[in-house]
Amino acid sequence: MVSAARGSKRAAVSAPHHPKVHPNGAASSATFSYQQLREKARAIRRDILISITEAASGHPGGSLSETDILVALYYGVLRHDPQNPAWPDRDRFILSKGHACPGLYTVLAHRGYFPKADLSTFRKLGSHLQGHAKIGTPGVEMSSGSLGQGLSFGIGVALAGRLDKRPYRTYVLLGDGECDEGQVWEAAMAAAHYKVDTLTAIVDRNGVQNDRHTDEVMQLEPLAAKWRAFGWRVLEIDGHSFPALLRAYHQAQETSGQPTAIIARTVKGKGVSFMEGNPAFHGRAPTKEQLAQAMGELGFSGAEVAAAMKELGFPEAKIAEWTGPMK
Ligand SMILES: Cc1ncc(C[n+]2csc(CCOP(=O)(O)OP(=O)(O)O)c2C)c(N)n1
Repeated sequence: MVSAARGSKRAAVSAPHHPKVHPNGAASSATFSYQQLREKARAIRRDILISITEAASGHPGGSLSETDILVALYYGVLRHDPQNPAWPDRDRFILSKGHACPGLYTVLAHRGYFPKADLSTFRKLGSHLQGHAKIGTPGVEMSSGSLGQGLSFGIGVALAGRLDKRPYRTYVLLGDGECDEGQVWEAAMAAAHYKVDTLTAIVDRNGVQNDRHTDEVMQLEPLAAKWRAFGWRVLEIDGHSFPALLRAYHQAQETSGQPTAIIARTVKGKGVSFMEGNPAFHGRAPTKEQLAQAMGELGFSGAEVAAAMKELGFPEAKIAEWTGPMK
């Protein structure tokens, strides 16, 4: 016997609203070429690092590993309106690993949810861009930072959409270290039980958590088999490949009767040699000298960084001080 909440109501709601090709997904991925998405991601990595350097604290590693996951979503998949962040039918994105908010803030600013200049206020008193994501910042759906809670919250959001007959989908980004939390697995069990097929979990499988590699702290493998055993459709992909990311998101949209987990294999600190796979840069800001090296490795000249810093609202003196030594 299938209850109304789990069965026919959901099917009646989801079928007409989730056509084979997601309306905005198709339009957006046609609008932005893979090359344009790569360029966007490069600029977003630059601005993440500038804002963390200015704050002299923050989480660069997990922000750089999630960048492509977020760029693919915000530029190629989500039905959203940055001018109207409270639009009731918007797709929801929930950053469960709330410490990696510099990645989210920078994507939101580039997408037009708030001025890019706000990024230079990251972690400062009075700024709406605090060290962990919080409700009140346009585009932020959940206050997060205490790991393990976002998937449960996402189920609630998705079930509310089912009850309200809203067409939106819900995406939750989890860290792999975060998957050590028992609440993640309670939520995984509940989402499959309630057949929440409008819910997609993405695991940023970068292999590093706070100060050590994930599998030293807690053996997660076989991670895909675990999600499958909990009743999820599982897609394992390269989390830095835009074709793979967009394909996986679209496959999730076409899945009915079960939620989808995308295990995105990524590199913590992606794009910056001394941060890649390095637990030391989980929660430490680069120095000005390290920023200069990182900008070079991302392919930015001093003049390009200066232009970006100007857009981010930095005063001329600081721009000159920081970019002077850059090539
Ligand atoms: C409940 C809880 N316990 C501990 C922490 C401290 N903490 C912050 S980040 C982190 C590691 C997270 O690792 P992961 O989920 O893999 O994130 P990523 O590597 O993607 O940054 C920990 C343990 C926390 N924020 N919440």
